[in-house]
Amino acid sequence: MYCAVSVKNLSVLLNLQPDMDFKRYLITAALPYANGPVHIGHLAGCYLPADIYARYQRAQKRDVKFVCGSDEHGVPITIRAMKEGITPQDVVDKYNAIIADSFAQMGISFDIYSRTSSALHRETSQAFFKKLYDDGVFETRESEQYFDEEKQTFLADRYIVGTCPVCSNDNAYGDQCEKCGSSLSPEQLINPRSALSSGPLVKRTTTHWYFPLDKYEPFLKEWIVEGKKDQWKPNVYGQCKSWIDSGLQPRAMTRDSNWGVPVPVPGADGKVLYVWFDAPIGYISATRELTAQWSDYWCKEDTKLVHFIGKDNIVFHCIIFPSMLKAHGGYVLPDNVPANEFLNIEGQKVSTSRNWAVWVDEYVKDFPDQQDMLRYVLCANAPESKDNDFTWKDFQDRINNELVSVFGNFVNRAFVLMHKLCNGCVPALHTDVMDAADHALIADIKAAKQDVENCLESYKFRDGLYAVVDLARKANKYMQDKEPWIVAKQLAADPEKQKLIDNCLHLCLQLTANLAILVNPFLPFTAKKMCHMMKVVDRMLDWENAGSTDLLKVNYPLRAPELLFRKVEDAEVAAQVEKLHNNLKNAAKAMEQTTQQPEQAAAESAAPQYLPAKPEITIDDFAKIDLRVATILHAEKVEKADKLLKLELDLGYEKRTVLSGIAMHYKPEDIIGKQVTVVANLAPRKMRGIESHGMILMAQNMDGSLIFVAPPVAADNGGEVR
Ligand code: B3M
Ligand code: ZN
Repeated sequence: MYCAVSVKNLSVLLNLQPDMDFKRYLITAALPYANGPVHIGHLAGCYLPADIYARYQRAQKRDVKFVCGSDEHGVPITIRAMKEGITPQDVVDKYNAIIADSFAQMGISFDIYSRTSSALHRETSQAFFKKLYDDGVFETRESEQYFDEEKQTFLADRYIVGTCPVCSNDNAYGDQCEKCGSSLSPEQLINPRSALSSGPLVKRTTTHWYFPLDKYEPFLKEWIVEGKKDQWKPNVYGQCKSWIDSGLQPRAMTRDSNWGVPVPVPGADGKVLYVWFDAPIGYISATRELTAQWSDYWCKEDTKLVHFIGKDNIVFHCIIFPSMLKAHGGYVLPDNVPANEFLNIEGQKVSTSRNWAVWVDEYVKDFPDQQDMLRYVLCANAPESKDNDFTWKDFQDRINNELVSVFGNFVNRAFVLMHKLCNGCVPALHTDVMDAADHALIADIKAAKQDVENCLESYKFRDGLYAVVDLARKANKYMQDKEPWIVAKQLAADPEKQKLIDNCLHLCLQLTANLAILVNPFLPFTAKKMCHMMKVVDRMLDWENAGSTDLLKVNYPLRAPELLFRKVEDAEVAAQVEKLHNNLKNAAKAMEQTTQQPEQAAAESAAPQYLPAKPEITIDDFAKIDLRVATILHAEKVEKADKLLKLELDLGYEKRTVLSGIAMHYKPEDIIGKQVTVVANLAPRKMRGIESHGMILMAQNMDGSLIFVAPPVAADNGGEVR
């Protein structure tokens, strides 16, 4: 259906030597704990970049295996079981299904999504442990651990509760206080007790198997500190180096628990493998489950192993797991570990306990068939080198201003004009009338391929996506300059001008085919729609076809354009922001209730529900806010918006329109002449077609009523509030 031309591999000419030496690609994405759904921070942190990389490598026709699965062991699972009052098995069954579905919906193209509760994983991880044990790698050590006499069990830090020394919360955990966020150790808790029973808490001696990380320091120094300096991302390399420099200690690889992979050696009753020992072996088990040739991917030196993870997993993937692989022998080591930083939501850190998160399963329900919108924003705003912030406003802006106005608009215009001016078929390219702009566009197409490729080979997914959008931007400009719709009006006088129209649309359509190839790793649903419009088979999306301007045959009839992207409405943004805040409030209420004894809860149910404290800011953060005194000159209701009042404010140096959500609390006529405090430098926002420039401050009472924050006596309009 298309004329594939083989484009010489430019990277050879550029001496980039990307991956000529690798025969296989083994791509892993962190195994999410099956203790809750996945949120968009997870996607942005590792699953989306891993998927983009895997899709790109497959388009390059390389031998790729992309593996993942649920991490179903460890304290996170048993804690969730306790909270929900179900068994750990119920927990992992429930969340494994939700997580796997979210990934599938978002087009995360794993070759396998496995589970660490599988029999094959148990066998694989036990054999791994046994080999190290037989080789005498482990040291055994005794230590004192908290023990619950009633339940006859050792307690993980999470299972010890007590009073937080920082905020006096009576239900802080032995590793963290969820109320104030402090990280703790069981020793710091005041009046520690067991979370499992009311039995007394004692300390008992227990024996565990320790992996001597200290002995692997020389290996890690050579392999990472010297070997990966210019290869790994600075955030990853830096974290590893500081770990290694600060000296490594032996680490226990077993735990006292009845949930996990049993330790397969004598004298280990009631002990399981430490979850961070078995989980990374999960990558191996998943590959075994996927293919009988699994050992080619794990044991042959010409495999490129790449671990995609979030920054909190760096030490496990770069230091501990490689040392385990080294100790075992016979396995390849990761070539790269392109870990991302964190994605915050609307200015606050994601918190699952406070329910401050955008959940993927909810996104796909709220935005049906719009997976690529989210993929786009999460990639364009990916926390590749520092923590980034996701806001719904930014989501809307990026979709409306980049995806819809630039990419979608170009493709749509090319198709509409082709149907109008070229009979619905790909027009010919008349070389005799080509001009400099045509040649420049062809050069842009070739350059874009190389740009995107270089970015993807070096894990710069944001830049890669920008390069794709940039090609669409250039294409829009080209079309705007060529104005085929104006040229069409001159045809009656000069029929030869059809050639100019043909050339413009020929190149725009070939460029559209290129956009489909280049965008495919990032936005696969969109690429598929584009193939449908162009009536080409998926094979056209092979990477080698990018850069060509000979992909669509002349005279080939194309379909009518489809809407690739839709705009995001203001109301959708408002609804999502409101949902976030409601979730937060509900979680805070639920937390108060579960952390209180029933009688106490009843007695205190009338007590005020304070919102949790926000993260600390610096004085410089605060100084950015321009607070001013203003007077309300005029107020009126906004049509079809129950909550909004439109206010005209006098700020002394200027007059402003500000929309405020106080209509349920104040009548317009009652507030004219009142003084208020305005956030004067808040970016203007359109609501209900009215631009609101600034925000007035209101204090909220526990019953929800609102009171103006204003100078107690008349002050000068425009005066600063500090
Ligand atoms: N389950 C931690 C996490 O979800 C852990 C990753 C395992 S990767 C082998 O962040
Ligand atoms: Zn606390």
